[in-house]
Amino acid sequence: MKKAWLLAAALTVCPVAGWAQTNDELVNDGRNPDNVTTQSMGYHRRSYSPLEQITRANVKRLVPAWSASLMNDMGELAAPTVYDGVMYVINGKWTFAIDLETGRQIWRTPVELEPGITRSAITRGAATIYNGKLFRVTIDNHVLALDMKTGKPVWNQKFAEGREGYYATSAPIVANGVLISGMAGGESATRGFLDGWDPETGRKLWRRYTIPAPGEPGAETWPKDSDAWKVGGGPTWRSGSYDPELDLVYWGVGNAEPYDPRPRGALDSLYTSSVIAIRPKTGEIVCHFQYTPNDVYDVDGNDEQVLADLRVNGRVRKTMIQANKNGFLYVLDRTDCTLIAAHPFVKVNWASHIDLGTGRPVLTDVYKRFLAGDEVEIWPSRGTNAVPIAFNPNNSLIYASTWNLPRIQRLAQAPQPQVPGGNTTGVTSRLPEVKPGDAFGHLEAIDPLTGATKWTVPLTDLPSSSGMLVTGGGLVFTGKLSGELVALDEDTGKILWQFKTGSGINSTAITYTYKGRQYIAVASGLGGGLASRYAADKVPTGGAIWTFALMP
Ligand SMILES: [Ca+2]
Repeated sequence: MKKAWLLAAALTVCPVAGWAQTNDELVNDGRNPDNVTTQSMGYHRRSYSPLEQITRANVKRLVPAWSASLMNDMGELAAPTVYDGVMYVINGKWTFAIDLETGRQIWRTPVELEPGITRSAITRGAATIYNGKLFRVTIDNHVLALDMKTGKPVWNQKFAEGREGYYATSAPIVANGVLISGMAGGESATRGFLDGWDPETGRKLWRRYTIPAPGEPGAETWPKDSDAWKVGGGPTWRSGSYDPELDLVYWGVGNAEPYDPRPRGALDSLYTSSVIAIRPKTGEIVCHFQYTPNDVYDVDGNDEQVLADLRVNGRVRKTMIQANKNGFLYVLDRTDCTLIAAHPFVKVNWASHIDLGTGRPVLTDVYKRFLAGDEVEIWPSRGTNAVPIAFNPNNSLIYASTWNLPRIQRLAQAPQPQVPGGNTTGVTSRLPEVKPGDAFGHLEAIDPLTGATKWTVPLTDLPSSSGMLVTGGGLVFTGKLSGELVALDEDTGKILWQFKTGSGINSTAITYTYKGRQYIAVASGLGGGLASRYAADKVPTGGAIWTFALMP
């Protein structure tokens, strides 16, 4: 029975011979190290590569191969994609195809926004490729396809209205032949969703709202006799991961709107601050897990699910791991979304622990004081700042760049009317004061099942908004807001190498081979709201791609 089921699952990802960027190539990202076809080095989002030419012993010989300007001052938050000798790079203003050997531009296509769009145009994730097309979103709520050979538009679909509070920053993914895209706007009175598209034509196949309508499963977690569900938040502003065998896409869902719980009846507000597992063909929700019921802290649930098979009490289980913005590192069973482990990976004061029986956080008095109108200092403001963690399957450790700062917030005086599109979080907040020498955060290696920290490196100049990459060469690559790409010893956290790029690093490095030689590539360019607030007056802007290889 199980075999038949597995065979059926395998057939659903059967490649179509001769096509470029087939399902098969996406499923097998990492097997051919000349290509990096998905964000985070694979559908499993591990940000791990077995490549081992660049090692702890020789990383001192890592030197730039080429750098290319990205003509952008708004920040480089996306990782490059590599296919067949071409690097594809996206930012808020442009899409580029760059020759992998020389760094020379092959084509570039401007992002054409609707008139009157004033929001700073960042874009996260990576260029999404499939079957000869490159897919991306634009800040003004369009999802579009470009021809990978020429950069010429193939199709373009608008999916939401900016005046209703929606915008778009995250990379779509292609899973089982369906292009799936998300939205942003959890700070406004919006209702979150994912859309499924036919990648060939741009025809919309389905929409899955992250807030159930009355009568749908989960509607009982919204107040009756209220339209709160119509503007209940649940944005999908990061990207998903995909298990081709289970045929499930895992996508993190953001905060409830408003943060003030009163208009929501202080109920759980499904599926906000949750992960949902969906069928890519239909958008059907197969299971879910809510990290933070009744999220009043804007801790979201959007961070990527890292798919890993971990030995739990002697049995290998299909798990998904998330370093949640709420400060807990979760391990869930990805076949049914049930909780296996949850440990704090930063200072946490809003909950004492996660109840393993119910999966719910056990709240401290911070919540009561907040509801009473006190200004409260909530730890953490975010466990990580919206950047990928890495997972090494050889030692089952997680590598994360964490934040060590509180969120200081209080209720606004009276609940505001929930006008669709209105900016109505219902709270006021301010940044904490930081003294010289305080640790803004840490680079860390953590056991996801026990929460034990193997090593930790404090960041005392600026917090980090760069993701992590771990390699078979025993190295962890990450970036600093001050601009350095650094390589750490995977065993000790010791910094073995660094190179100062032209601006701050807010993205995640990738690694690949070209003509048998291993390269590291990273986008540099300060941007993104919180990173800019901490570093804008200290770090110059200006986007560029940098690639590195060992000196021959
Ligand atoms: Ca949020």
